[in-house]
Amino acid sequence: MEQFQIPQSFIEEQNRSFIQPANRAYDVLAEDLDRRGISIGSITEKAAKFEVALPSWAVGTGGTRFAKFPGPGEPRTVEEKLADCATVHQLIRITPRVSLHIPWDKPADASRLKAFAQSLGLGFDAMNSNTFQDQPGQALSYKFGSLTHADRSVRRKAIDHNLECVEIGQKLDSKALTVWIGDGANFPGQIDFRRSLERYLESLREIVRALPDDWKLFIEYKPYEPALYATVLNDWGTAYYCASELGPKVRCLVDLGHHLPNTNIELVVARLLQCGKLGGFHFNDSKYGDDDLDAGSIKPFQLFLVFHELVMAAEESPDPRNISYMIDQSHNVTDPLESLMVSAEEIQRAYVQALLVDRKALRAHQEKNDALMALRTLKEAFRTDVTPILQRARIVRGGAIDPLLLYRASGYRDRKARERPARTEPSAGIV
Ligand code: AFD
Ligand code: MN
Ligand code: MN
Repeated sequence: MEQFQIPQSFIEEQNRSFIQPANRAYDVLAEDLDRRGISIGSITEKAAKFEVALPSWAVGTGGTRFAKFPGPGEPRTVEEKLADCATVHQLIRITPRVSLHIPWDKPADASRLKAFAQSLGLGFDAMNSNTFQDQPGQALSYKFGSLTHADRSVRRKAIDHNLECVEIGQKLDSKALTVWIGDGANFPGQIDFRRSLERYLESLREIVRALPDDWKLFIEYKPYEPALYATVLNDWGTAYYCASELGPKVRCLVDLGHHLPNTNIELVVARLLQCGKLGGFHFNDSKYGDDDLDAGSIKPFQLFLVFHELVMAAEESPDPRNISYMIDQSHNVTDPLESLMVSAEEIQRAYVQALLVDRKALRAHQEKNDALMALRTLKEAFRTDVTPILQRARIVRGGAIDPLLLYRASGYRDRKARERPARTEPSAGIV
């Protein structure tokens, strides 16, 4: 059956009903920013260049450990996932790359998949390995760990799987591998803390050796879950230590949901930047733990403060080894494509707001120990409604002025529901 795509003419037609108020709002904001000594044109240009990668595993409905409630028209193959990602990118225009998860997305023919992605205007971001789950018929189990397992043959299997991810990624023109492991313990005494970290390093060393010269390896820490007592790669300090031991190709990945409640994540970001070991982000939001909620939905000020650190560091010393921005979310109660569009926009919004911070004034307030004026300087940027800039950045690239409303008006989901009949068996569990 022919695969429905939103016609570009539909976007143009829909935009017509939004263009006048969008232009007016842009002009008003331009005047306001001009008074603050900021050129809206250069901010809009930066906004239009901003990019964040989509996770292939987030275009289908996620779930909790109780159940999953899939919606109509869920993608069933990696090609269908790419088609959904292309739709998100078509409307939002800042998500040109997809991060694949192997073996979930293992292509039968990698070069064909690459060509297919290209035909949709997409490329590939970091590859993700999966050693936190056994595959059907798997003889050696990851139940008690993978890269840090006490049994050498299980470690071997997990290493080989990561090498395979790199091999597939090379054919797809990916330039990075992200490694997240669930290894750890549920009971005191279950694992030897120091030995398991040693084994982690030993396994990673072998993967790093096989990494192509122009590749990076991101190590993703997380304090708990699925291991509920102790996790091997539990925090940024441990990740920093490992990344230093493993050499220049290895960097730390900050997933915003992978911290204990109330952790000062912007401070973690500043520390990793200062140590030269910040590799990338998994954006999402959370209230309690690794909730994988939509970026900016719970703590938009925190997201802004993270970008303030990133923008500030980039201004002080432009680092050619750029940082990878990726989304990692689980959409349980929303249409995943809607959540991805809104989240990408919220991430871009935080970035643009951070660009507006009067950093000279901030520094002066810091030097005079004027805490309230320093906060006010940040708040002035954070409170600025930059929506007209985001809209203009999309307009110039042929995207939608209002992606969410346009997506709903397009009938995309209904068309996919007809094209992709649901699987009959109920599926439980997270993503
Ligand atoms: C799990 C982990 C982690 C990882 C993702 C994809 O918590 O966030 O990035 O799976 O592997 O949610
Ligand atoms: Mn993650
Ligand atoms: Mn997670």
